[in-house]
Amino acid sequence: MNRPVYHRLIEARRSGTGFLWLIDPDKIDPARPDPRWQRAAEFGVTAFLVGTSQNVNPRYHDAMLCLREFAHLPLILFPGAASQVSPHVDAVFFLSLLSGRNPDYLVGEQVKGTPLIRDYKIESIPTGYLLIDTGSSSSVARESGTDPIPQDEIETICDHALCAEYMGKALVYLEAGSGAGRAIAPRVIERVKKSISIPLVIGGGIKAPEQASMVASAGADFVVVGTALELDSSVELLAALTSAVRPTGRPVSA
Ligand code: 1GP
Repeated sequence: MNRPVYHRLIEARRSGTGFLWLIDPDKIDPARPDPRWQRAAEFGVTAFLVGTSQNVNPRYHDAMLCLREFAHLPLILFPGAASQVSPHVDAVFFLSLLSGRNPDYLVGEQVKGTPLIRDYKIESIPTGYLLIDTGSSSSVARESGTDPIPQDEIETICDHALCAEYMGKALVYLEAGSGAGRAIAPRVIERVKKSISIPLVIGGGIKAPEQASMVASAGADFVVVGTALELDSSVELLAALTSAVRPTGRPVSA
C-alpha cells in the first residue's frame, strides 16, 4: 500500500522526534485563520492533526477547507467519529480504540467512514489508540463510554501496544486526553517504547517545552500538542515547544 504521508513522517523522525500540532476544528473560525499555520514548517512542525471527540462546529467543512488553505504541511485527520471524514485532508489516523471494548470505536465508526475515505482517496494510517488514565477525565473516554488504562498498569499498557503492532497497526498512540492535567509519565513511555517496534505517538496534557522535551527523551517518536497552542497563540510558544522536541526546530525570529 502506498503511504506517502506515513513515509514522510518516518523520514522526518530520522532527524529527531516529530512534532504534530493538533487543531480542533470546533475552534476554527474560517474568517480568522491562525497566522501561525502558514509558518508552522518554519518552526519545525512535522504535520497537522485535525479532529475532535465532539464536533459541534456547524461549519465543519468550511473550517477544514480554511485549514487546508493555510496549513502547508501534511494534514492528517484525527477523527472522533466517521462524520468527520473530509475531502480536505491528506491522510487519516485510522484509529481503533484498543484500550476500550466498545465495538463502535473498535470497528463500527471505521466501517462507516471507509466508503468516504476510499472515494476521497485519503491515505489510511492504521493506528492503535490507547487511552491512559493520568488522573483527569477525558472527553474521548466519555464519548466512547470506555475506561482508560491506569498508568500504573504498565504491563497492561505494553500488552495493548504490542497487540496493536501484531494487528498490523502502523502507529501506537498513547492518549492522556485533550487538556489533561498531567501528561503520560516518562516511565510509561520508556516501557512502551521498548515493547514495540512501530512508532509511538504521545499526546494529551503537554503544555510546556520542558514536558515536551521529557516526553521526547523518554522515547516518543511523535509528540502531539493541541490545547496549549490554543490557549497561547504566540509564535514564541510554538517555537519553544517544537525546538524542545526537535533539534532542528528553529528559535523564533518574530
Ligand atoms: C488530544 O493528544 C491530544 O487528543 C492533544 O492533547 O490538547 O492536551 O495537547 P492536548
